[in-house]
Amino acid sequence: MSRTGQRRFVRRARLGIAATILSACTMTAFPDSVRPGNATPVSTAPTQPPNGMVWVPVAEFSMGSDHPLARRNEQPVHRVRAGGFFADITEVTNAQFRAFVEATGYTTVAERAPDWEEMKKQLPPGTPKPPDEVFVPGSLVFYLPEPGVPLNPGTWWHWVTGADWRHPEGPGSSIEGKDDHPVVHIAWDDANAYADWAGKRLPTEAEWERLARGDATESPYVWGERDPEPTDANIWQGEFPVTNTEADGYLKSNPVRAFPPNSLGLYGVAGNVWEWTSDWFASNAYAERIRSHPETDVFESPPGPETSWDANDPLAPKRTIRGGSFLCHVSYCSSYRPSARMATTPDTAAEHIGFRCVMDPSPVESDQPQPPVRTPTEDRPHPSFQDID
Ligand SMILES: [Ca+2]
Ligand SMILES: [Ca+2]
Repeated sequence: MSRTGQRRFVRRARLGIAATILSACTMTAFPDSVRPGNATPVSTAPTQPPNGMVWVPVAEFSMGSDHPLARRNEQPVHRVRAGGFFADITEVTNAQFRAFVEATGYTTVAERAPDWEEMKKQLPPGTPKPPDEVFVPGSLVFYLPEPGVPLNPGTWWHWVTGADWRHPEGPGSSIEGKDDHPVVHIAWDDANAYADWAGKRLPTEAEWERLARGDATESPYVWGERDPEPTDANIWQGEFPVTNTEADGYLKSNPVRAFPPNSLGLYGVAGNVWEWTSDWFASNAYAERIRSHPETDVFESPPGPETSWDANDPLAPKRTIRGGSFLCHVSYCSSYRPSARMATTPDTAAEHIGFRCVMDPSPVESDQPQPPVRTPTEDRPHPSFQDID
């Protein structure tokens, strides 16, 4: 095995193990049967919103899209009613995540070195131990590739030793002066650990699309019908991935309130950084939802699929991220549309992945069902690395 192949091989195993270890520790997944999104939502705010959150009232919308840029996994379009929860006004910031880390001592997936004794349990017997130099923490950092490269994420994503939320571009970089930027290099377990600490949770896909759309319940964009302009959101202008004109002012992340909010007052639901949801990703989630409930006209806060299935990579279980990032361009990704969905392995931390949380109203004050019972996740499918765009 070449050095490059060896590093990639170990990286796959290490990321998978990290997620497995964390999944046994954080216990944050909601089984679909008790997922908060299954509860009948309330339409009016029962209390004043917690600091930094707004109320997302119940509304009906068209989930998915038939827009020319829509992917097949956004279809069929179907009617959904969701809301009745509080949502973070912005993506979780570096300052907020720092407060969590200082309070708990939490170490993110990207900051953890792999343990060979644990790793080899998941490798074929007799697999030789790779060199010590590959057993180091790291994450994925974006680099502008040379012009003419094939449109393959492997040409612009680089595994960088020492890249993590405090060092977004690796050693030598920092988040100094970026307290109001979204925290990045966040794996799914990291996002859930923060949410648990904050008394919040990740939104389901249906909840995320509801909060992102706001009043734009039938529109291709959160600001309406027209194509994006540089003042709308931090995405990519120029020729992706080799030239970025930064017409919107940013090559990478932006302060979380730098662009206009949607109609609910929520910032960054288009672009800036991707946002984790609680749902497994399935390419055919909407088709299966409709097939399994043919009598349903409007789906009430539908839960995500019970298992992951990615038509492009069926062996690697993935969660869904939403909203696109500073890397999204109309020619390649266009995931700043509120209906766009992306599959990502839960142990993937990258320079353009963050999150925002939601919170259910108090059961006492809103007469809602009790919060869901947290259940162990030892049976969570084993994740593996996959490059993402
Ligand atoms: Ca930009
Ligand atoms: Ca975002």
